[in-house]
Amino acid sequence: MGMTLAQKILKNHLVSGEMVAGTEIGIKIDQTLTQDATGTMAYLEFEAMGVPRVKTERSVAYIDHNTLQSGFENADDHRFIGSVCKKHGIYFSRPGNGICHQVHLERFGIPGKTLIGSDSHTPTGGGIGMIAIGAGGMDVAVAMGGGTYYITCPKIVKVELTGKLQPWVAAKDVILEVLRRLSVKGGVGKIIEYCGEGVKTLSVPERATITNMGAELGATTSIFPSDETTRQFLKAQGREEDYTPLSADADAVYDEVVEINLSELVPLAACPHSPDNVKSVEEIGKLKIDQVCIGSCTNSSLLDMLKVAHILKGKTVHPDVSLSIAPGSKQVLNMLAENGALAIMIDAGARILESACGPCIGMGQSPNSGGISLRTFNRNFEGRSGTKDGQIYLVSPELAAASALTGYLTDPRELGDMPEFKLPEVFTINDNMVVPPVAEEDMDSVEVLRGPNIKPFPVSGPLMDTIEAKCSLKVGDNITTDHIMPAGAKILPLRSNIPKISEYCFAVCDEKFHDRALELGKSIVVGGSNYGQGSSREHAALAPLYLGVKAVIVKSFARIHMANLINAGILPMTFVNEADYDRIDQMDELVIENVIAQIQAGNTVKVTNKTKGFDFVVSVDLSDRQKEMLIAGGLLNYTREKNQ
Ligand code: MIC
Ligand code: SF4
Repeated sequence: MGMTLAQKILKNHLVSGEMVAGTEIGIKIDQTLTQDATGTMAYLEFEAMGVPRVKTERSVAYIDHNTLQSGFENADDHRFIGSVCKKHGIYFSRPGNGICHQVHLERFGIPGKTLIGSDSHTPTGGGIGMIAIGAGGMDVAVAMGGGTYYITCPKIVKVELTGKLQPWVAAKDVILEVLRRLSVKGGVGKIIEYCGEGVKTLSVPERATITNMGAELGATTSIFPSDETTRQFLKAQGREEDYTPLSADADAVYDEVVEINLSELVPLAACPHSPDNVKSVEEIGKLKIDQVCIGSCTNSSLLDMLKVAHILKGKTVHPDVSLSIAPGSKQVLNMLAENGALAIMIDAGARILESACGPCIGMGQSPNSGGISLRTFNRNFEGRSGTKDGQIYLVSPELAAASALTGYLTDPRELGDMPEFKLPEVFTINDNMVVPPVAEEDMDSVEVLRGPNIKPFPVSGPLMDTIEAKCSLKVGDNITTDHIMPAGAKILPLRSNIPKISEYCFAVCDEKFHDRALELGKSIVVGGSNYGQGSSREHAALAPLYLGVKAVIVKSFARIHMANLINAGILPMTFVNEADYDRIDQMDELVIENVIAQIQAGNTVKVTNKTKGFDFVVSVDLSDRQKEMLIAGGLLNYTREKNQ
């Protein structure tokens, strides 16, 4: 039986388990990436493991999230990360060099390799034929130390692309269409593999837009074949030697098939407050807008920026609209400056931001109260922009630029003829903002620089045999990590200080949660389905851990967050009978007796609601390795025990 491309790469890297969907497999990781908002923790964890030099083929640390530096905290983190990298064998992409996923695609991604990154949009690398997966910082630390990375062997969904995009319809519209059909839960436990005749009509940056936002499907990752287009991209990046042709076997068998005729797609937008709330521009109608933000790891490539410049040329941004543009990397910004596109943008009135995440993670450019903002980003969760009642629509750069000129949501097809936008034959290459590590024999000469905001991370104790705790919080469906541990300009600088950042834990849902949890000492959180969707931030597990959360009982989990809970030593449990969710209220007293024996004996656990006087059953559907890890009190304790 033939194999899919994802299966081939996974099989090549298989260290443990068998390629059976739904069972746990361990894979060897060739490359890792971190960014600064998750990086400090990841490197503190790496240090705690005591491995002197990374064992991967390439590990890169990017500084792109916390670049506002409104206090000393960010700069201290950057210095810490830079010095750890120098010592332990990691390449350090300095602030200003660009967004991790964009730069990694340009300069480091290699078809057929495995990459894990402490950022949920790591699947961007799937645009170049990698198996690229978002993970918690601790998993990345383990992989840097040469450890195996474990995932549930995913089902493979084939997205068969036919036809060709119409002028002004974009790669963003392809992924919005996939989201419209599959929803933010539709990809859980799956890899989305793009195939078919339509693939060759898409450039590598367009493919990367699609795989990037596959994260919003909850998918393990997404992948495109590596073909002639990939070769040309790598050649233009001066890396043709990294090219290998890769594709699925003709007789590969897929678990699901989705067919998309690119010729039939129209400009789309994800409406507030979910990436799968997708409507056509026509359906939404003539919406007056206040703000347009172009950039983020989804849509900040040179090609995107050239299209935007073309649309803005000789025009002026509408007087009621603020337009900001953040090119994705130093390479992109440099080339825009060289070819005059940057001058066109400035001339039209765009506010040029540095090559970083910026507004995408609420670092500036929060819209006005109730403001309507069109963004080329990938997430529009409530409050993420920094304005609680901001109305964020996710759109393509073409649609964003056209609308910035008219002041209302505008179908870019109204722009008329579209010229052919081509990637350059040669990109401007200058890796002078990537600092290589020192040679291994010199590592002792490098001092690791720590700032006062960098506090040790909390470590769980071994699993308690009886958990008797109150439900400190009950939340609904689709709770994102932006609810659990919000980001933004005020909170993001605290990423290296768990005691401090935990003051904001769940603040979006309930401002009193922090104090209540601390007062209770230990507690249990109850939630609905797709709990923990969104980012990879392990702070969404570490802050609850610090606040005494022992278990989380929900209808279903998002993949990365569930792994982060296990790594932190917090029990993730799901209702066997979802109706039991309705029978629990906040502050109910829940008791789980003989937890260790119960999880060792099987995959279900009995919980007693002492307040309401009934028992219910929850599922703890974990591998033996995960159970051992929970019993030991999380990944670090488990690794230490194993190494003894
Ligand atoms: C995001 O887009 O939510 C982030 C900020 O990039 C996160 C990582 C983080 O919280 O630091 C992600 O996607 O994993
Ligand atoms: Fe940065 Fe936004 Fe991409 Fe996250 S989604 S990595 S915040 S640009």
